[in-house]
Amino acid sequence: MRKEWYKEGVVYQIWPRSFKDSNNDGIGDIPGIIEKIPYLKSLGIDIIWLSPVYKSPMEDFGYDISDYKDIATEFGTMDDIKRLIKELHKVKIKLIMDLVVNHTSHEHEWFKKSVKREGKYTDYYHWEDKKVNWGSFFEKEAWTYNEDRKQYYLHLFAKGQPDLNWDNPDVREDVKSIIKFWLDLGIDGFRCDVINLIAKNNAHPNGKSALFLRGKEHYLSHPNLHKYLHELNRDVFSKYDCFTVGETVFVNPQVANLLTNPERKELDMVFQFDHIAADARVVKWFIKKFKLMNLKKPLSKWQNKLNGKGWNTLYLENHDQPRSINRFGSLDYRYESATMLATMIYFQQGTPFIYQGQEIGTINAGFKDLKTYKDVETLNIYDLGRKLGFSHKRMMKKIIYMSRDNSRTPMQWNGNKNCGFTDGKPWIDYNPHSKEINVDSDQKSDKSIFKFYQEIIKLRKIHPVIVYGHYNDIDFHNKQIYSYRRYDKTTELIIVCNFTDKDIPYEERKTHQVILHNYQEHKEGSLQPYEARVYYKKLS
Ligand code: ISL
Ligand code: CA
Repeated sequence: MRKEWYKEGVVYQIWPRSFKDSNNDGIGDIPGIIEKIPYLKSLGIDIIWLSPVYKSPMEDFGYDISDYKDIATEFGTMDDIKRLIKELHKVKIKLIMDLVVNHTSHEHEWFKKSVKREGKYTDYYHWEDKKVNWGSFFEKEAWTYNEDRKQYYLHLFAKGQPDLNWDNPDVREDVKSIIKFWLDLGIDGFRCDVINLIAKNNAHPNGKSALFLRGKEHYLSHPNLHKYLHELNRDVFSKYDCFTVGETVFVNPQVANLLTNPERKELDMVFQFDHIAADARVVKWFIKKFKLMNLKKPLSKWQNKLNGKGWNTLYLENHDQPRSINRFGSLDYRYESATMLATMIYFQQGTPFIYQGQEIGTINAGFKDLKTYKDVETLNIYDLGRKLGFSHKRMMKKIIYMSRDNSRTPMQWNGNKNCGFTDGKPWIDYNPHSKEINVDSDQKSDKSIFKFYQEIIKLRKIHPVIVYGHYNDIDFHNKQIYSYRRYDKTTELIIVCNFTDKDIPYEERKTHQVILHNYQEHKEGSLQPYEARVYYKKLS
């Protein structure tokens, strides 16, 4: 396994709108992030992934970009971002930014020119005279009529997010110029948004019938994807000491290995989605009861299939996902389940990603009133569900559990009325649990989740086996305990996690030393509710 800094580092994701507001307009911003660098440093993280801060009409909160080479006024200025890079590098934290190039905003100059069929921009997007039947992630239909151009355009996400035509070499040159622009400013890489959707079958044939995303066979990990990524890598990425993580939807380990095999020079790692579907049926809105095996099976599969070839990302949360304690843990055992889940995921092979607030065990906001929600996906799915005949109550139940706004509320810095986030009116309501769950109270508590995360990060630096070691399941079919072994030539670790709220019989491993534990006391012969232990043994 080749050694790389981005394999050894720990990434912390910042969703800037809700991290820290420096000027009291109610919106988090870049100067706010700079204020919190000491906090990030004390956690021990090495890399920050910053969600989009570029110019945008914010229909999808920055994932709809209207100028890739400028910063949204509400987030700050180009000088602010340069200062952020400088201040982070001073304390040896790297910065990766979001690269959203499957689509632009409909307010981007390219789209405006494409609508008017201006010169080279005419074919910058996907246009058709007839409506194609593809489905969209955020709307019922992915092709929408444009009155000015008198044609339909493709948007796999919201209407304001038209898809770029990657078969057009001019588009690819423009994307390279964006990447170069930011790498030249000193950033250390990119998280590449829905990158396995960029290549399409440009004949745009109708899709075969499907419940969700009709037509996906014409753009999901299309063969040209590899060609385009290789080209970006050859012409830009390879010229810098940077790393790339691709967000790849509905991806399997075979494609992931193609994308991340170092010999092929495409990406360095990908986000897959199998394990976070443990409480859903294909589509996240068809929620089902969580069962440990549905988490264990995909995680184990990805560990085994990528070992020695590609490279995994390790994550349970991000700005698109509800909080993991609500999904896979227990609100009654918040400390225990938060620390157990962190142990379970971050001791696997791959690069850890922590999402803001996860390190203090934040739980879902769970707003009861539809009016409180701001997310375009949530609001659209409500309308769609109602049109399909689902009751208001049924839709709210789904939204309260799955909405992306669950994890997009202001970071809870303290238990005051404004959470230490702003002195103004926040752009979205505070998480109703902010009084009990916040950085201040967590750090003062003897059961501090933050401190446990610090411990994990420290151990990762001491024991290379955590980064590069092999993975083996232990007692795979056990439905209550997730246990696995990590090993290399010199060291063995055994990770044991109780996923229930009961005592489960467990035989102590007397031959090993416990190096991490989320309970003060061992209970002889059993694992306590949501207990997690990491055992260590020197092999030679
Ligand atoms: O958010 C999802 C589930 O709630 C996913 O379907 C998500 O839309 C998909 O993973 C793509 O996500 C990325 O691209 C979107 C953007 O809205 C997400 O925030 C981003 O992470 C469009 O750019
Ligand atoms: Ca602000």
